[in-house]
Amino acid sequence: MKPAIDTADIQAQDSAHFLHPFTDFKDLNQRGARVMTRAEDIYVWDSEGRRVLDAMSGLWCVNVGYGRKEIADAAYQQMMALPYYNSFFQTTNVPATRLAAKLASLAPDVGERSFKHVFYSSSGSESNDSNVRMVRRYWDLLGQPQRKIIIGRINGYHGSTMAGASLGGMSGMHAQGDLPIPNITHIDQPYFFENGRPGESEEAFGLRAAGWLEEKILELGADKVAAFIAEPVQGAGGVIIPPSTYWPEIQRIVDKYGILLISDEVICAFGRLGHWFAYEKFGYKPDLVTFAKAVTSGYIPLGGVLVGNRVADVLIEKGGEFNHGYTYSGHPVACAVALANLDIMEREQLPQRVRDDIGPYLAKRFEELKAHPLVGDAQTCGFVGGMVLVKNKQTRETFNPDLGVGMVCRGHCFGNGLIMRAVGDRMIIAPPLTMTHAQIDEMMALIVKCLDLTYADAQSKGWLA
Ligand code: PXG
Repeated sequence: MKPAIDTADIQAQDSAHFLHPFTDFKDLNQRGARVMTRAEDIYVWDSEGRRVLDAMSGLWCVNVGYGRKEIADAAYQQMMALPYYNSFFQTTNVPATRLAAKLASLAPDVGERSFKHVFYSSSGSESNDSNVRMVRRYWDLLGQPQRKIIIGRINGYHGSTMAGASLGGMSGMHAQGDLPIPNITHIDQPYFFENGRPGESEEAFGLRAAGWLEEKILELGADKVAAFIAEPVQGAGGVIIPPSTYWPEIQRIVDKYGILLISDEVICAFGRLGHWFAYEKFGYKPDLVTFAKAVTSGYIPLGGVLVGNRVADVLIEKGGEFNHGYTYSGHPVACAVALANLDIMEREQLPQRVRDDIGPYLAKRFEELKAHPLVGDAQTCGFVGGMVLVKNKQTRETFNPDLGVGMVCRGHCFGNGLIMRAVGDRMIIAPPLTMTHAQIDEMMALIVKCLDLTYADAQSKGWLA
């Protein structure tokens, strides 16, 4: 049944009034935006009544799937009881307090480092701004104000505010914003397919890539470096999964120089990699953990930072006001929604499900993609997956980026009822953690169909020659 929505009318208003994020406005105005109107389980419907399998969980966030009534009920009840009150001026509210305690209980202890405290924001970007403020405050309180530099990674993503975009290593974002802001610098990413040397093992590459951090620290002077920030698995950069040797070596280096470690888990936490928090999967010990997105499964904006006791103890014991916070820090409705969402994840054991059941099944099905003539490499980690489209499988030769092969593939996905993202010529997925095996099969059949169509296009256009 076609919903009673006038698509052309919405598109005209959209073009006239709505400037979309990360969008070429002129181009979108010429095409008209696709209008999404409802969603259920793992599917989204547009205003023309077309059903799409959402293999991106919205934007890496709808981990419990769409249409969860108990989350909506939690929001309704909280809105009727206390829709808003601030957390400034020595005031708190029940959901924000309960959620902080809940997150502390879910975050695994890592030796002497444990997570007992939460600082709230409304997004991943804001949370990383808070990280910059907190890291600098920490070193100031310890009498080392010269420790200002934060090291991020090229092709890392940490948000779109001035600090978030600076911590990230997206050259296009830096170019438009006169970024990075001072005292933020970058090392290269652990992307074996692109940066590995011929004959080098993945393990050896992982050590070499982590070594870039030590080189950078020595170049800058260790006493000037405040922190290193990284995603456990790079998401927006194209699902870049580091070699097994990478994180242990990073840990060794940050420990050696006493540098704070920030694990940006905006994508990777809350079951995405088969654990509540991804540092547990890779076995490292961060001091600060950024979260957002799936803490509410995207039903309402909420973000924050888990503050480990190394930092929290200093901030608390040294005293003095921390001059930073947001109107919506600890928003009662957002926190009530998060509690209802985490209840679902716990009851349905979604992290375990990813680790023991659907994660391994997705990995097995993804392995089959390696036989496709267009796929140079395909990997999963928990419930994210990425593959690279190549011109020549044998030589690993990639396509000329100007051809936009990834966008061609994305176009076929859209046309065939599948949402899969293209990052350059990497095709990536991050589906809801509720998927059944049958739904994984349904998704894989669509992926193969769209790869076949893209391959046929590449053949007919002579791009494979
Ligand atoms: N850190 C990480 C690791 C992220 O993935 C942010 C911070 C910023 O979060 P907010 O809530 O401020 O957007 C993100 C967000 C993409 C895409 O194209 C990814 C994100 C956002 C927008 C687009 O894959 N991740």
